[in-house]
Amino acid sequence: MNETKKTFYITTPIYYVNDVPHIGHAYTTIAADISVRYKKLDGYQTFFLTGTDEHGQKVQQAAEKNGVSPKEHVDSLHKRFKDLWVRFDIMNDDFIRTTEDRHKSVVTDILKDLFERGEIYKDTYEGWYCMPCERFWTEKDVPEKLCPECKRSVENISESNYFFKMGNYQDWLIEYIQSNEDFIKPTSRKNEVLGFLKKPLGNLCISRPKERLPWGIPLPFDQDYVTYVWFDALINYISVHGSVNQIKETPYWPASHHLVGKDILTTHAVYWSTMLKAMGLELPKNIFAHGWWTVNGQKMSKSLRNVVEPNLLVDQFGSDVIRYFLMREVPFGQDGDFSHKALIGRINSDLANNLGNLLSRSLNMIKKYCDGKIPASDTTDSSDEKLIAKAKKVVSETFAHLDQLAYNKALTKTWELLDAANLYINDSAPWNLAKSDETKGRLHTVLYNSAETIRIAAILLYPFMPKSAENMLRQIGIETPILELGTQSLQNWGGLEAGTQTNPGPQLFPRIDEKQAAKILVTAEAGDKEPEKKPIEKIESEQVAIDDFFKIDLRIGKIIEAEKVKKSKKLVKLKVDIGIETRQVVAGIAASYEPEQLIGRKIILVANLKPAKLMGIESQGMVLAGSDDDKIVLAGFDQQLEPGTRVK
Ligand code: ME8
Repeated sequence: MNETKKTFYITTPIYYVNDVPHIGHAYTTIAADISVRYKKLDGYQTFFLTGTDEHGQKVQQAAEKNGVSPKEHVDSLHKRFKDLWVRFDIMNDDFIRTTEDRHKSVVTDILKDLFERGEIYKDTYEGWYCMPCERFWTEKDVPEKLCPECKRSVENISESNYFFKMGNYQDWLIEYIQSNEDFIKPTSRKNEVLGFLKKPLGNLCISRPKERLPWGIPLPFDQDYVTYVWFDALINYISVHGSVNQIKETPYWPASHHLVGKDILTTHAVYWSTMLKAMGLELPKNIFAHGWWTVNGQKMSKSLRNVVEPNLLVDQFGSDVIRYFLMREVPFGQDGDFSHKALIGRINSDLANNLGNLLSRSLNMIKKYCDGKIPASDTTDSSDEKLIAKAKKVVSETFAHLDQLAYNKALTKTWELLDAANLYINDSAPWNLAKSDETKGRLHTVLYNSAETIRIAAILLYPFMPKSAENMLRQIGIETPILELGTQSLQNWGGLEAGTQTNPGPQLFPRIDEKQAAKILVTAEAGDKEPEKKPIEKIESEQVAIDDFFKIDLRIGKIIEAEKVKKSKKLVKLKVDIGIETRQVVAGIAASYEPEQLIGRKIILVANLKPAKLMGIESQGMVLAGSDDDKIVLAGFDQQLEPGTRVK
């Protein structure tokens, strides 16, 4: 994928805001981050975009379930993605949300333009519709009346809607894909898209009636409809740069890569390409479809309770280690399996034994034999030349692999260099060279070359493990930030200056011993298992007469403020609007809810309970919630009701 101009624009999919971020999401975002760091290192002007997809039926339903408005729901949930990217040291330039005005206005302008130019028309559609996926299917797609995507029942509906004339572009698209070798990668995925395009390509329904689904961008030419969520979402890649005219001016279009999971390749390769063509814009240079992660051989799913929580992995192993593992374990483009066992294996063999060992033993010997200063290289023999030639080759091959997004091959190359350096030290045996004054020259050369290899390896590893790479350089005495050094610092052997004071630190990647490993595996497995069914409590409480029950005044309240009660793990202090007044309520729900999640949420409040003090704070009511030993779940409604409404 040759870049002619020195600009680079990479995107991830915008993630559904409802989902809890998992390693699948982290995978795409880390891959994009690696590419962008590599391009920055190589002097490119870069732009890296990620964000959240915030419209559509699922968002609306989830908000209703939580008793909040869709806007409140997305405003609170999108932060989980934003926060995770900070934890993974992601250097995105922007984070787009499809509910932002800057995005909605571009979508609106595009729809208007396409409608005025006859690319969008109204028609009545009769056919099969999957409500959860918000997708129409033809009779042939649903022989058993089940959605081919989610396997849930489809409904037969007849509805007037707006359509984009996607089918008109079928022949053009086939020709484009065939003549642009790098457009869809990997090649196997390109062939799948071409296979899909062998069937006649229909037109794309781009609207949903507002009465059925109000949570979307209104069509500018018919206010009874909102925009289909995919037509809205795909436009994020350009709306971040402004209007269609502005995108023509930016140095970032066409994008260098859209990274997507294999499940959303068709929407990108077919819907997005034809939309761009109709808009008169160039297509992205490349759409790369990566594979899917399973966990211990099983599909990740909430019901199997095996969704790998990336925050926990970062807490336990650090972000660099997880970045490394995800990229090293599986070729980008293929499916992969996550297990803690494989992760521990990689930490011990690749990071502790190989990389960590090269660093610590080189620094130890420089300290012991050269007062901690990088020695000057003396005479050069064939073993040195072999190492130097290996380093040169590894640098150019690593760059070639990174250009192809072959992240795991790039890492394999760096490890070839680390292996070569470890072998070189073993064969040269500096500990023997140190025994005699006559071999001091050789000793210095070997130690210089080892440290220089560390310098090169650290810069090559920077895109993958930015913190560890900077740390490695600091330990060998280089303080300049790696991005300032750039790829030009890898052009010649000898960049490390003799006389530099080294600065050895603690072990970069400590080994995980058997005892620790066993503990990690037991905890991880417990997390993956189905919870045991607990016996349900018998109803033994005294019966109450209806009149007594009606003495309890239950009201709908809306949480307007929430903060944790200091020194308490269980309590949250809430301000609750109950229509007629605001109450201060202390609720024992902190174990299951973060204060930010609570704001805007509707709850049921026992409004005539005698005020009581909890940890010195007055509580004017009680919030209703269900609870077992593991979690507390707030009671709510499946439709909106105003604060103050009585619950009977
Ligand atoms: O599809 N392994 O969002 P999304 C690897 N909003 N990748 C996985 C994965 C797994 N187990 N599970 C999901 C959407 N992904 C749309 C995108 S773009 C204009 C709109 C990947 O949150 C999945 O393949 O469902 C996809 O690329 C990405 O996560 C976002 O999925």
